[in-house]
Formats: sequence, structure tokens, C-alpha cells
Amino acid sequence: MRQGSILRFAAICGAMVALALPAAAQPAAQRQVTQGLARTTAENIAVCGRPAPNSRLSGLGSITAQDGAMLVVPAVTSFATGPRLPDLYNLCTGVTPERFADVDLNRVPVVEIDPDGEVVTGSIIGDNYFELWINGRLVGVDAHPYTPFNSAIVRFRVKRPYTIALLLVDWEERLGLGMETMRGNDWFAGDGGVIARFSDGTVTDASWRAQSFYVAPLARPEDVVERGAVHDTSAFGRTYPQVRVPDCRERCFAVHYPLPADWAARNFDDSGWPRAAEYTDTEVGVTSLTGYTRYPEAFAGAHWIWSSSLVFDNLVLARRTVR
Ligand SMILES: [Ca+2]
Ligand SMILES: [Ca+2]
Repeated sequence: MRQGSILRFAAICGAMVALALPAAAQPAAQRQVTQGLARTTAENIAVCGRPAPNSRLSGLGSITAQDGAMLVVPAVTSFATGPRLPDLYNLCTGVTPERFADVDLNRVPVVEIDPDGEVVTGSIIGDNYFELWINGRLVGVDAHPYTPFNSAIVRFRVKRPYTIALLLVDWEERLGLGMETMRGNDWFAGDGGVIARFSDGTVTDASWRAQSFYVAPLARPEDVVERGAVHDTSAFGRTYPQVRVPDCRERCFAVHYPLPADWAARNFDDSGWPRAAEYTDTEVGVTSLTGYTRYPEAFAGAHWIWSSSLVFDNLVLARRTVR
């Protein structure tokens, strides 16, 4: 073909490709790659006020990606500035009611989203940390980021439809690498999970959307495959005990994706995100977690959810619009 014909042919092909893409298609995610440990910028952002078993320091780090960007690990959070949600169960504050019926809801302030809305009460556990946003407004942050494990109560007044958005972090001790010390192993890859139940019938389940934004530890950045919208590491397993963690230790890589600026907004289009994956109590490892098992009615009907890998995905955003 002559050059003009080739150009016209290319333009027509381009238009056909554009037409073939679904309306929800979004540009390919821009990944950022880091290798090795971050520089510790905060040893511990959350002091546990009482001696508690399984206490870990909630540290923060800074690491430079291969594109020159400075990244905060495990995540930029609002923990220091956001309102802390009231405790359902928290060994660090000594709030450990024997029964869910013992919880005095009158001590839980109602956050006003819509003055003419209904009051919704929710119970939430983040393994390890969550922030709750409603219609783009930060309603509250997890009172204790890492461990010991805690659970929270929230109340807000809202009108349907409304959008719940959660920022979720599987915290880490080997900052930048998604690993921690476990049973003598300093390079253990921890796993995440979140569960929530709200009094209007909304529960965490596969109807939510969940996307990952920080994936580690990786032997090679190419071990994350962008398969459609999924940041896929399933070739290495998704949960314990099947998961195969690489033995690269401090030489491991991490893949990060920038968070959309408006990810918590009500009108953010999350249709390009994968559906959340449901995980069992056994997979999440919560069968002896008192802040969960002591209050079955607080989480009845809800499922633990996360993105496609409970182990490798360390920063996850999840959303659900309640109609
Ligand atoms: Ca927590
Ligand atoms: Ca992890």
C-alpha cells in the first residue's frame, strides 16, 4: 500500500480497536518497581498502651522506585490525622467485652454523612489495618495498625445510594518487602484480609471490588502479570499453605501502582477493578482471633475478602456501592 493508504488503514484499525474495547476499559496500570529494604522513617506509629501478646511495631519506610519516585511503605495512611474508630475489641486499650450484647452503642458517635439519612452501625476487622471512607469522606481509621489484632465499631448516618471505600494494609516488619518475623523466620510473607458487617445488611463479599497497589515479595518484577485488571501472582499460590514465597530475602522486588486520586469518591468508576476474592477463616488464619471469634453476631453473613492474592498483595483498595 502507498503511504497515504497505509496511514488511513492504520487509522481505521486504531478506530476498530478502540471500538472493540469495553466502555469500562482503563489505560494500562503504570507499575513502579522497587528492590530491597526501605529506609525506616518511623519505628512505630502506634504504641500499644498495655502489654499484649503478638505485639509488632507499626513502622513506616521510604524507598526510591526505579523511576525515581519516592514511595512510602507499606502505605501512605491517615492514621496520624484521621479519627480513630471506637473499639469493639482492643487489647491495647483494654476494651474486651465478653459479649457483643455488652457493647454500649451509645458511646459510639454517629458520623453525619447525610443529615436526613438512616443510622448504619458496622463492625470491621482489618488484617492488619483499614481506613473507612463513605462517599469520599474519611469516617475513621483502624485504632491499631499492626498487631495485636483488634476490631472496630462504626456508626454513620447516610442515604442510599452510598459508597463504602476501604484502604487496606497488610502491615510488615521488613519495610518495602512485605515480610515479617514469624516463628523464627525473619523473611515470612504475611497475609491480609478484611471483614465487615453493617446493620443495613451490607457485608463484605464477592460483590465488592478490590484492587492491589503494592505486591511483594517478588523474585522478579515480571512475576506480577497484568492479566486484564488483575495484578496476578497466582502462579505462586494465593493463600497458605499452598503459597510459594521466593527466598530472595533483602534482594526481593516489589511492584507498586499509583493510587487513583479520587479512589474513595462516590462517583469513582471502579468497574475496571476485579471483583473481591472471598477467603475462609482458615485461609486468613483467624480461627483463634478473639476480637473476631468472640462476636459471631457482629460478622454474621460476612466473608473475609481481599484482592486476588491474600499473601502477595499488601496494599488493597476495596469498594462497594449500597443501593
Ligand atoms: Ca488493626
Ligand atoms: Ca503480605
